Amino acid sequence: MLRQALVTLSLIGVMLCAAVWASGMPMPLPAWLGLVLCATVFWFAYLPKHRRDAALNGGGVTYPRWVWASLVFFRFAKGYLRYAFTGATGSDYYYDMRRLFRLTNGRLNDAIARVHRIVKRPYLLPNRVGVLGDLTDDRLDPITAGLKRDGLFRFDARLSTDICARLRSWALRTPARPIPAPSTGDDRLIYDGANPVATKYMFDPQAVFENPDVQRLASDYSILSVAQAYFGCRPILTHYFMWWSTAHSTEPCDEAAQLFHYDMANIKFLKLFFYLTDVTPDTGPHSYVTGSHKRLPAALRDRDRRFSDDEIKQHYDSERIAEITGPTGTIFAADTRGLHKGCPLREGERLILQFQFSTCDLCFERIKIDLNDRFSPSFKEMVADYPYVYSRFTQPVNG
Ligand SMILES: O=C(O)CCC(=O)C(=O)O
Ligand SMILES: [Fe+2]
Repeated sequence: MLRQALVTLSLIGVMLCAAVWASGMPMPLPAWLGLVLCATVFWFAYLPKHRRDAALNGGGVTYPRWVWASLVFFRFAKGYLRYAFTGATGSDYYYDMRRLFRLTNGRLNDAIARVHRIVKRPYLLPNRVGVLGDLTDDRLDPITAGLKRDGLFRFDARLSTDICARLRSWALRTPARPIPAPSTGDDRLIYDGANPVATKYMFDPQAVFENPDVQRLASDYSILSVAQAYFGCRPILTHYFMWWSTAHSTEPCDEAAQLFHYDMANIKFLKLFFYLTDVTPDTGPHSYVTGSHKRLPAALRDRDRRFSDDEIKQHYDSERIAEITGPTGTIFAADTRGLHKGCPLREGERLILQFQFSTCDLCFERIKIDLNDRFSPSFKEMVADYPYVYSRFTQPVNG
């Protein structure tokens, strides 16, 4: 009864204020405050907390789409502000971010990334030299333009055979997590090319980073400048993965990202991929739908899900589906908000190292790296010089 009265009265208040405003009469400050007050009372009386929670969590209460969308939006905004002021992150915002990505078709992500460009000014790097060459303006500009246009850029430069050989030999002697988990229950195994037991073997990020070659790549100025130029703001290194893909099963494995999907782990991000083995059409090339990092067709935004190849072909011409093959050392960058997958292997194996840079650290879960004594002094210097980029790297608790 009280609720209905509040809903009706506050709605009348909103309509009165709106009528005054629409009539062109001057709106003094108290009238604006009245409008905000009535709108707030209306909102909370119309949707008391338990109903808001039920609407958000699918508790059987159905509201018009705009009500649901604005609830998700407000909860996300609250989470985002909390992140901005305290640095806290969590799974709620992550799911809201994914929902809002679909609801706004990426426009909200673009708007927030625009704000990041204003508030997170790029670092002045001493140079742009590294594994991608010397990225003078005339070389960096086409890379940024290509990434903005296609969401994908394949570099001419390749990693040296020495680095790739060292990383491969490391990957052949270091235990990794088999995915999907084998029935034997082993949670870490050394990859055996003659007898793979899983489609993917994922290395622990801490172990990956304790490798000096990985430290050199993650502090490479040419790589940092590509991320920074694409975002137009300072990047943060948020994900670091290395894994084997195998021909254990030739059927696409969902857990191994072998069905088309978009990533949405952060607001805006870019992944750098390094092939550490030769990748042919048979050994699981990365496949990317060029230009799909901008807007997606409505049919692909109905639910948070994976897509079959046929479904992708209904929406995109086959020329837009790029399969990236290349010799050991091939490097490419992809904005994996666009549609992509790893093709299932028909034979052999593929070893990949991947870094993800993002514009901010709002995410599902932070994978922290302990900056222990296996890190080189020069990497630690980079962490000190560019604290935002390496904010996931923390000093060990015991010194
Ligand atoms: O294995 C691949 O090429 C795709 C991996 C993937 O989906 C990703 O890194 O986001
Ligand atoms: Fe992905």
